[in-house]
Amino acid sequence: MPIPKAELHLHIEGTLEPELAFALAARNGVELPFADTGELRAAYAFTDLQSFLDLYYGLMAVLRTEEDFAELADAYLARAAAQGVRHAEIFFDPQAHTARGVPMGTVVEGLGRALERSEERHGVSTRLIMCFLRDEPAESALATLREAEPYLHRITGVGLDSAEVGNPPSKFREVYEAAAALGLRRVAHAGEEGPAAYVREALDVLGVERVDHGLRVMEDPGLVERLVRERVPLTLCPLSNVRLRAVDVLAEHPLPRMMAAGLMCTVNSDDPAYFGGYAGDNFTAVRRELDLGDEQLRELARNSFLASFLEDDEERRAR
Ligand code: ES4
Ligand code: ZN
Repeated sequence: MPIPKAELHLHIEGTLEPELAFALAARNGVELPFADTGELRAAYAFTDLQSFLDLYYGLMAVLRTEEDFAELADAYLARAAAQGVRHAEIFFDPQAHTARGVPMGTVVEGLGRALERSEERHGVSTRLIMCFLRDEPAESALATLREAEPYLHRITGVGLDSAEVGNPPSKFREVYEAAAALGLRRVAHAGEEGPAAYVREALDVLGVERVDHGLRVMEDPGLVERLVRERVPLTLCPLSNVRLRAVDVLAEHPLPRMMAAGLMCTVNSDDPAYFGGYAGDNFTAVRRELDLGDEQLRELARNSFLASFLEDDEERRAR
């Protein structure tokens, strides 16, 4: 039995497996620039974040209808459940869909349809986090937040993703202020390829409660001390870091040093269809390559629930 865990860093578009991509392409009459799933998989040899993002956004062309989004999310939830995931906080990238003519409502209602059946079908509770694309203008993010207002009953929080370097958190100050005013929880990718200073900005300027990745915080001992003191959770994604060349090999991943420093670490899958594994696969890989013991794996699993928005939300609703 896999250890029960929560998945806190998961892009739903990154769960699009080649087989489903081709099935949806056929259904929707979309032509893919790959002959078959083998050829597509062969393209998953990334050199950095951008080389992945190019393929990731391209393949989204197959997602068109509410049913497509529901099928994508349901397939993910089934796989996650099989790997011990009991709770999933799921990112989606609305701008990647609205920009190609798929309405916000199609995306949110499609995902929502799968999520509302998830506890019953898969034993997985869920939350939805809407991410802004940081390589698009802040005005586009603000417009996206306004477009999402009719659907906020389905959305727990906002995040920030896509190409990090050159797009610092401060670019989105106003958007995050507006999101906070709407009662949304706040997270952001920071310190994946970008510097530790972006993690500081995400905390100070955007008011994030959790940092997605935070891989590079170890370069700033003062920041580490603060993150430990304030118990700010980090959602690390070890297999993603290897595939996107943020670390050379898994055996050199800083996770054990980060845990030893007292940071509140969690282990997640990011874009599992592209990076070679779901949440359980990431746990298995760090256990093997980083020599983590049972107590450390239990700590990671415990952290995943403590760092989730699950209990706070339920407490708030009860009040
Ligand atoms: C992402 Cl690994 C990663 N980093 C930043 N943005 C993303 N969107 C999807 N996966
Ligand atoms: Zn991510």
